Amino acid sequence: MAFPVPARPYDFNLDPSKVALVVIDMQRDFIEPGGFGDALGNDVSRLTKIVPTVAALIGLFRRHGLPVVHTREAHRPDLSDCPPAKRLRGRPGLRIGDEGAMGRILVAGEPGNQILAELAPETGEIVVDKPGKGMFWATGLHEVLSERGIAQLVFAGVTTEVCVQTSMREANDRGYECLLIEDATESYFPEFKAGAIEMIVAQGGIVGWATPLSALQTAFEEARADV
Ligand code: TIU
Repeated sequence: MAFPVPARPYDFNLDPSKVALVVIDMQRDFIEPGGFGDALGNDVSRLTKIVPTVAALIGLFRRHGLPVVHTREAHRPDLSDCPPAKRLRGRPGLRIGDEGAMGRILVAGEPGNQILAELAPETGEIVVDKPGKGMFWATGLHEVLSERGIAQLVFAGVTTEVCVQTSMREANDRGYECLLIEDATESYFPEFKAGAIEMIVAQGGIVGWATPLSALQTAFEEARADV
C-alpha cells in the first residue's frame, strides 16, 4: 500500500512495491583525503558527516526488504570509458587514472574506488559502476530497474549538485518519481547543495521531491509498512 511522505513541494506518495533506494558514489575517492575530490581541491571533511544518516537510510530500506542500489563513479583500468574531455578537465593535482594515495584515481577495483566500509553493499544489492556523473549513462541500469518494476527512486549520496542531481535528472526523464533525502546528501559547497535542492523542488517539483530522513522514517512507522 502506498503512503504519503511529507516532502517539498508536496507529499511524495511512496509505493513500497515499486520503490528503490539509490546511494550515489559514497566511495573513498570523494570522501577521504587523497582521492579525486581532494585532488580537485575540495575540503572532503564536509562529506563524512552524512555517513551515519546514509547508513540509517540504508538500514530502513533493508529492514523493510526494499531494494538498494549503490553506484560508484568508476572507469575501466585502460580508461577506454573516460573521454579525454573528462580526464583533461581543469588543473587537478591528480587526474583520473593517476596513482593517488588510495591507488589509481576513479579506477574500478582500486582501494579509493571502494564504497565506505560503513555503507558496504550487501549480497543481492545492485552495484553500478558508472563512467559518467549520471547513473544511467552507459550502465544499463534503466533496464535492470524496469525489469523489477521499479518506478520510484529515493536518492542519497554525493555530491548533491553533481552526480546526485545529474542522476535525478536522468531518472526524471526516464519516468521515475524521485525523492531526495536532504540530510543524506552533501556537497563540498553548502550553497550548491542548497541551490540544487531548491532547483529540484521548484516549479511544482520539476525534477522531484525532497525531505529529511526523519520524515521518511516517521512515514514508514505511521504506515506500519509491513512489506
Ligand atoms: N566533483 C564533484 O563534486 N563530484 C564528482 O566529481 N562526482 C560525484 O558527484 N560523484
